Amino acid sequence: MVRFSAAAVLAFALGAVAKTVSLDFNVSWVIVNPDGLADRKVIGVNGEWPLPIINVDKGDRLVVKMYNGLGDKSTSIHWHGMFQNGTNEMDGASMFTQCPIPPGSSFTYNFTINQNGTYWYHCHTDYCYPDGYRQALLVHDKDAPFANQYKEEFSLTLSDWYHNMMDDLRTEFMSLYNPTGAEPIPDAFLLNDGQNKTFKVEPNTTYLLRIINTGNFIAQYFFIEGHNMTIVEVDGVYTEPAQASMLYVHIAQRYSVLVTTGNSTDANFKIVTAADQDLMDTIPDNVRLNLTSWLVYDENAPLESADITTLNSDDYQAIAFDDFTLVPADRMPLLPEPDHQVNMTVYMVNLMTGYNYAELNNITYTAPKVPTLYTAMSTGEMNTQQVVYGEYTNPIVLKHNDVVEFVLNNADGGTHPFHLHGHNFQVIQREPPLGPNFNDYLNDNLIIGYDPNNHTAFPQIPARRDVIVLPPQGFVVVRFVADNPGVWAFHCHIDWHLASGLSMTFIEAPELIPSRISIPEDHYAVCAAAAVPTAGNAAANTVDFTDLKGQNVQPGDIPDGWTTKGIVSMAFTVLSAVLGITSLVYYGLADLKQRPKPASANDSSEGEVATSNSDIAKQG
Ligand SMILES: *[C@@H]1O[C@H](CO)[C@@H](O)[C@H](O)[C@H]1NC(C)=O
Ligand SMILES: *[C@@H]1O[C@H](CO)[C@@H](O)[C@H](O)[C@H]1NC(C)=O
Ligand SMILES: *[C@@H]1O[C@H](CO)[C@@H](O)[C@H](O)[C@H]1NC(C)=O
Ligand SMILES: *[C@@H]1O[C@H](CO)[C@@H](O)[C@H](O)[C@H]1NC(C)=O
Ligand SMILES: *[C@@H]1O[C@H](CO)[C@@H](O)[C@H](O)[C@H]1NC(C)=O
Ligand SMILES: *[C@@H]1O[C@H](CO)[C@@H](O)[C@H](O)[C@H]1NC(C)=O
Ligand SMILES: *[C@@H]1O[C@H](CO)[C@@H](O)[C@H](O)[C@H]1NC(C)=O
Ligand SMILES: *[C@@H]1O[C@H](CO)[C@@H](O)[C@H](O)[C@H]1NC(C)=O
Ligand SMILES: *[C@@H]1O[C@H](CO)[C@@H](O)[C@H](O)[C@H]1NC(C)=O
Ligand SMILES: *[C@@H]1O[C@H](CO)[C@@H](O)[C@H](O)[C@H]1NC(C)=O
Ligand SMILES: *[C@@H]1O[C@H](CO)[C@@H](O)[C@H](O)[C@H]1NC(C)=O
Ligand SMILES: *[C@@H]1O[C@H](CO)[C@@H](O)[C@H](O)[C@H]1NC(C)=O
Ligand SMILES: [Cu+2]
Repeated sequence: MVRFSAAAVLAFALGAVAKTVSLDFNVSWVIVNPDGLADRKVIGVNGEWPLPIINVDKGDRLVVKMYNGLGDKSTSIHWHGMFQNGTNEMDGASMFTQCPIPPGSSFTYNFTINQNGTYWYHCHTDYCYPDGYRQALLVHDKDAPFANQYKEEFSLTLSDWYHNMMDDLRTEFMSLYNPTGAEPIPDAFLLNDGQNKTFKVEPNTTYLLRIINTGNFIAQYFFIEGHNMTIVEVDGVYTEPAQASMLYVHIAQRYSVLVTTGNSTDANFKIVTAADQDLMDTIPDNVRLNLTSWLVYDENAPLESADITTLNSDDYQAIAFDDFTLVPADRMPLLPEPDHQVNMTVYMVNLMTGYNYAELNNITYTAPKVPTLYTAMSTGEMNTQQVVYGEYTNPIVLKHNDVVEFVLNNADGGTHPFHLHGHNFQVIQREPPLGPNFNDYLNDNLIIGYDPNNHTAFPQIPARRDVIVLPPQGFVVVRFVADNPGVWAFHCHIDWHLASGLSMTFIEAPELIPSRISIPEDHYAVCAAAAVPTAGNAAANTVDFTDLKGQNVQPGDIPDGWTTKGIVSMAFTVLSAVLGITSLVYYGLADLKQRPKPASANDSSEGEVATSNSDIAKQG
């Protein structure tokens, strides 16, 4: 059972100066069956799964020595939401800030935690966290504004669950046979890595619930029958108390809520989690899309399943809390007009391989030969030049302390939970708003692009968080200050979309990186073991940093004149063809032309090629 006594935390914290929490993680495969439906291999720690929940007090140092005992798979750990201010090399994102840790290697993560709230840790190498490598990381703070308002706390991880391994699913996902980019549908859903979980409570008592979506793909609605929740924290930012009856929790998002139990003990409370069906291209009959868990205060009273067959996602969306309206408790005001503006649009496209890719503007993220941080460390004064980071990492160099405004438009019909490493951001604009009309744009070709000359007033005290839901066919505008020199990924947290390239790279104040960051020897040793170069530009050229010859490149565009419909029908031709004919059809496309016009915020005219998944669904 996941519980942690607030009294115990307080007693400890009162007498405590910052301490070091040291953990040894021997990572290996274990077999589990958390949904009762299928045994499968997962990534365990010290032979166990679920993985250990990490509890720290604010100010503590966390040292995790990880040994990769998997035998057949590289790995790493990202500490989701940790700013890693001065410790960029501990961020855990493979090929951004470190090399993938191959089997048989060890790697020590070592950093201090001076942040509030609810976090999680997960593998950040080649789509491995949905194989079970994820768990809560909870920061306890005796000075939290709500510290004295609850008796006890519970953490609740929500996740989708697949019976097959990510490597196998990914091979099917990124393939000629999936030209529309339909994501694999989960086989089940879990709460705290199991089902039918109970939380023992007392009547007339307030509890803190920390809710984290640790899944791969599916956002979830969360509510407790007959009870309201008071939101007090979002993604590590304390908020002014906000009442909610329903939360919409997308991948990697966190909420802390206070819940007060009722005054009688004649029934147990149903905690309901329900999958956002709008994300799924098909809804199999045999998948339980919603789970009931219980706040139990009479162990003899029955545990009834919630009756929610009458509600559908639209009903849920209509009453879900709009996180845009949250007010941070520190009341940090709207940042001033930006020094640096970035405009990007999400596209789903088919490239020459015939597979479906995600692009930000015209780039599908393709990992460099040298981890980007190591390029910043080893290219001297040239590290301020975007060119050294290669074209396909989609790099943007930021000046120290610039106010950055990021306009993100969505030319796709699905939601995308975008996450920025190293920061949280102010959410200053989003259309359409979370609410009754949020899903009206699904399967619609309408694009609401952000118009800087025609928008609603920015909030004076904007919500801040580190994962924001980008609405279907809509946009979000965020601001942050580039006050954390380092290399930071900005990506969609749906792991399928990371696999299809929905990612980019900020290189923040590169001139300050070599003096502020030092890369420990064991990190370099891991690169040597993985045969990944640690110096030079994105192409590992250590002589001419502007020469990117040999860099990893994304697949070419399909030629002009080939519509999406064409590529889809080509793929289906291939599907029904014998292997020999496959290559004929494929190479018949060889006539590569110039790329279509690059996309930008004020340019919604797509070439014949680039279209969204929903377009394809309609045409096909
Ligand atoms: C890791 O665990 C495996 C078995 O689970 C064991 O064989 C191995 O010696 C351990 N390695 C380390 C470095 O602890
Ligand atoms: C949870 O309860 C449901 C309904 O009784 C049942 O179908 C399911 O198998 C249970 N899950 C587990 C993991 O035992
Ligand atoms: C962690 O980092 C601190 C500060 O740099 C250092 O003093 C300490 O020795 C490190 N611990 C380990 C286990 O590497
Ligand atoms: C929850 O909040 C709504 C709106 O403020 C209110 O109408 C309702 O009575 C509340 N429900 C409970 C169980 O407190
Ligand atoms: C973090 O907590 C401290 C109190 O411990 C508070 O003063 C500060 O505003 C909080 N910051 C955020 C971002 O929530
Ligand atoms: C809950 O509190 C109310 C009012 O303070 C009290 O009348 C009631 O007996 C309490 N119920 C329980 C089960 O303690
Ligand atoms: C018990 O709770 C109910 C429903 O919230 C409320 O109507 C009633 O007044 C409460 N009773 C006491 C004694 O507090
Ligand atoms: C909840 O689950 C039941 C049983 O699987 C299903 O009939 C219903 O449609 C689900 N409701 C939602 C909103 O997912
Ligand atoms: C971003 O787009 C807006 C129009 O949507 C334009 O005014 C602005 O100049 C663009 N900024 C950059 C850096 O491209
Ligand atoms: C401004 O935006 C609103 C809402 O999106 C739209 O109805 C209106 O036509 C726009 N006005 C101009 C001048 O573009
Ligand atoms: C990083 O630390 C510096 C002070 O060393 C501070 O000014 C800056 O705001 C911090 N940035 C973040 C994102 O924590
Ligand atoms: C993307 O567009 C930019 C600006 O037009 C262009 O310089 C660049 O070559 C394009 N990149 C790719 C991969 O096509
Ligand atoms: Cu996405």
